[in-house]
Amino acid sequence: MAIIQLPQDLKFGVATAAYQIEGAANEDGRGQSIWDTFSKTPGKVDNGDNGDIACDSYHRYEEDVQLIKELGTDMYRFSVSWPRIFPNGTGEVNQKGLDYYHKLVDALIQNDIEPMCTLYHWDLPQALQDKGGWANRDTIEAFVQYAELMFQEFGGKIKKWITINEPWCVSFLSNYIGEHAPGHTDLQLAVDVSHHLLVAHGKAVKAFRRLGIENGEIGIAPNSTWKEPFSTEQEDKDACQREIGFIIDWFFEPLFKGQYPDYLVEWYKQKGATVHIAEGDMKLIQEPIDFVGINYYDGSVARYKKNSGLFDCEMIDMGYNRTDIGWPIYPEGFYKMLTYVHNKYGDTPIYITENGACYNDDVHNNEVNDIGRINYLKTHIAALQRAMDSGVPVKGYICWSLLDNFEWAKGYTMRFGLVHINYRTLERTPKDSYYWYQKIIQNKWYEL
Ligand code: JSK
Repeated sequence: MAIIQLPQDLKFGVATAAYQIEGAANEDGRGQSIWDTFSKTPGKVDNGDNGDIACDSYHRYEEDVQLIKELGTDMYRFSVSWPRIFPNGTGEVNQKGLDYYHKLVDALIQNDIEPMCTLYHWDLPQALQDKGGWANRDTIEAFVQYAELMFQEFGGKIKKWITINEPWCVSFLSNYIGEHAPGHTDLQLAVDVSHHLLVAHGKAVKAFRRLGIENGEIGIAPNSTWKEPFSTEQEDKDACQREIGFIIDWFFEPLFKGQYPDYLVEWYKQKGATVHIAEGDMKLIQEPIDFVGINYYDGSVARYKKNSGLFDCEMIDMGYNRTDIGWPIYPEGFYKMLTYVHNKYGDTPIYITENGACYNDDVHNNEVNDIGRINYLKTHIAALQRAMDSGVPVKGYICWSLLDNFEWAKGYTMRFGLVHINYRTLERTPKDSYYWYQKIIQNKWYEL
């Protein structure tokens, strides 16, 4: 029996995102986002689900803040719905949108929960998409205006800010693979979007510095993964490095070294896509940040697969268990990814901005026995401890998610919450994992 002892000053949190929990899609002047459009396009989201009601957190935020309070986390990571603030993407500000986030943030602060605010968690105003979305450089300016307004309005209350959540998903998953909104399948579009997201991030950071938010900290939250070569064959090693490169280095290298990885620029070029870099872009992207958020869910053993197009790294089933969404459970990859990032990109403080598991356990006698999720958290936090003992500067760990919610293309069929949602009654039921997390936050140790 191993005991995991966690640092006393490690911060704990739980996360959500606006479109996934708020509902109230047509209330108080909210504009439409690309996820309203996408989820109402037949065939795009499982079961035809959409975020019109979701967890109704827009009306039930007080109850949700009490759930966080009871859980005992230091932080709550939430996101702001851009189209609640700017219904048309730019121009007129919707005061009722600002009012909602003031009420939420005030409730958090009154309960001693530190707010961590994500500005862009995928719900682009549809009005901006109509003009090309993130592929249009004007969207960079629109984002910076939105960010500045939020910094000015909330800078006194919110100290921790994240510009963009999972830029790989926003660019490649949404514009090349086509699985998320806006659902395009064009590599050049995806590459352009990835670059514009990074420039928008850098410009927002610059604005943040100019406004001089007291004790404010700002970062970004890229995806991560880990691919362990199946064999020592060079082509397996190269394929794994390339896959890690697509997800991690394509974003980290510009952020921390001011350039895109050469071998990936070349790779995309071979597939017909070039990066369009305007003068000054790389300097903006490199604007120093206070922390980097990292989201980690899964990884695997993998190998080269011939003639398989852009992504030529195939996962090998080694018989490891998977979560209910089908993602392989690979805590070792969490450790490897963290040491990789630390060795390559230096000592910028890290927050694990998302880690968690999908298990679709239901309520029985007012209880949800989600032992799979508890085991996932146990093994991943143990891997995190191993990374911290290896010198990786992790300041906090934020679990995805507080609530079961709208899991994008999977709709409501996939549950990541520490708290169960009955989507008919909207009743909240804390799961066994909620009580487990509550205990380790309090004790700072647990038995594996
Ligand atoms: C969960 C990643 C933000 C928060 C959570 C989905 C995701 C994903 C989902 C990749 C993906 C689908 C992989 C297909 C095959 C090609 C949310 N995180 N979440 N994080 N990531 N491989 N190529 N590299 O709900 O809102 O598709 O890729």
